Amino acid sequence: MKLRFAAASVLLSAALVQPVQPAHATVPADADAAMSAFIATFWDPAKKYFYANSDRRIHPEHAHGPEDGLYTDFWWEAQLWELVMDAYERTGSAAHRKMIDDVYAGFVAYYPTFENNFNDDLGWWALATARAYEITDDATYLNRSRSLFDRIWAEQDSTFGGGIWWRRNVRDQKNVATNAPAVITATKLYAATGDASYLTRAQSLFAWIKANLQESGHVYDHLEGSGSGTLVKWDFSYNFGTYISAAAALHKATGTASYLADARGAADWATTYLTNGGTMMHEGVDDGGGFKARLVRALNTLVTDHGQRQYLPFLQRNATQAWRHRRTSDNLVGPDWSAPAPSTYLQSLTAAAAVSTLQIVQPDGNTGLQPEDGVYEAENARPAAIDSESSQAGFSGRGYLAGWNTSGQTLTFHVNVASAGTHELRFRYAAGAGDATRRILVNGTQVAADQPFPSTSGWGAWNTAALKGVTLARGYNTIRLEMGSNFLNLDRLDLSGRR
Ligand code: 7K2
Repeated sequence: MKLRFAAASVLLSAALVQPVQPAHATVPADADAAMSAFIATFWDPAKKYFYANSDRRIHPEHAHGPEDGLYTDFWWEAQLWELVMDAYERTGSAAHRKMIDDVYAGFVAYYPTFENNFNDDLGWWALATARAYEITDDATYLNRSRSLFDRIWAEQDSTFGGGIWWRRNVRDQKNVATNAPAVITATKLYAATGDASYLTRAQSLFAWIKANLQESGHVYDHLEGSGSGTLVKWDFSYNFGTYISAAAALHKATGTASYLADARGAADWATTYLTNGGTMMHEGVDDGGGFKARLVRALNTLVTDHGQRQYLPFLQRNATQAWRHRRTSDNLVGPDWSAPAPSTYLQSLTAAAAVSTLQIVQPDGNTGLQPEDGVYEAENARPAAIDSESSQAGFSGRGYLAGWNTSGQTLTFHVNVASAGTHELRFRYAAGAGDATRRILVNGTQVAADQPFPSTSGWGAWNTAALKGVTLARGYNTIRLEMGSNFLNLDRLDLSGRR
């Protein structure tokens, strides 16, 4: 089985002797600064709409919104609307409250009938309007949510045993992105109306997702094809986030303990395997740039409403890591929370993910460096043209990089270390085709022309190749591997412990 992780692309070891240090995150002023910066860059008060890009220009490679893509597209705007709600729930400010109504008015001006061929896109607005109703008590939002939910629910049938189709015009897949948000919306509509049919539908839909798109906390992407369907096992943080939020919502609505177990199972999977050094992994730009916000919101709900405080340090470390890597020119955070934001234009959805995180996660006052845990899974780092696999047993994380044998293929790790000085780079690998080498560069400077990766007894046999005495800067560094000789499968880079 070759498992290609969609290319749009492990946690701290317990302190045994020393007292546990407090978790690190930002201060409240950072949440204000992040939201102000976002509004200053992206908000157009005249159109009551968010620009798609920080430079307020149209970029044809992603131009799906109003005015030829000058403005943010349909489903992104729903996410940005939820960011405004995140800010309002934190500040209670009149300006943020007004902005809730403004974003909706601006959207309806461009999309008066919410015409769209994607049920997930409609579903994000059904969810956001249900939340807006909870916050504002304005029946306009409740009515809109109900009518959008009805439209989506009509696209549910027995193919693959149940579930709502992703698209309205072409019935080709049933995905988590359509179905899990519909569960959350239905539980909100149940709470708002008392109509028990919403709860029944939420429960049956969740049961179908759990049985068909999830295994032991691992949430997949979608079912497609014929018969009972082919499961497409892409790993995206938003699928985990919406599944967790759906389970948590049902736990709150029913008090049934198994829903909380479902939520925790997916939360544990995502916080263990979709990370790099403990920071949530890079998932690309465009749609992927915004996925993390859904996971953060879900985990935070577990902390605040379900007594699951074990996820708070993870959230706080991620908030700090993201914010530390903002760029000073406009205080925006980029798509990779482990790395400084690039100086190029940033997309609204990507930039919003960190801003939401700062609005939501309880600050603990840390403004300093956020070192990572030192374990970097290759499949979660930044490969160029190298695929992931999970077919050979014995790997760590969720797989390893494979099929690496040509010069265009490179791998870059973005790492954040506690102190400057020499470190030992330990690579866990398999070299089943014989001795291999790779060139290694740290912060752009070559540290090994031909780092040896001696032959292992097969592709299922893993070994460690170490490079000692490599100088790293305090905080952020890049560690890059380029093609040398022969095939190499790479499992992870370990920087923890010895130097
Ligand atoms: O295949 C679907 C979905 O299951 C998958 O997760 C994403 C990966 O690609 C398409 S849908 C792309 C976006 C369209 N509009 C709403 C969003 O939920 C969705 O990510 O990118």
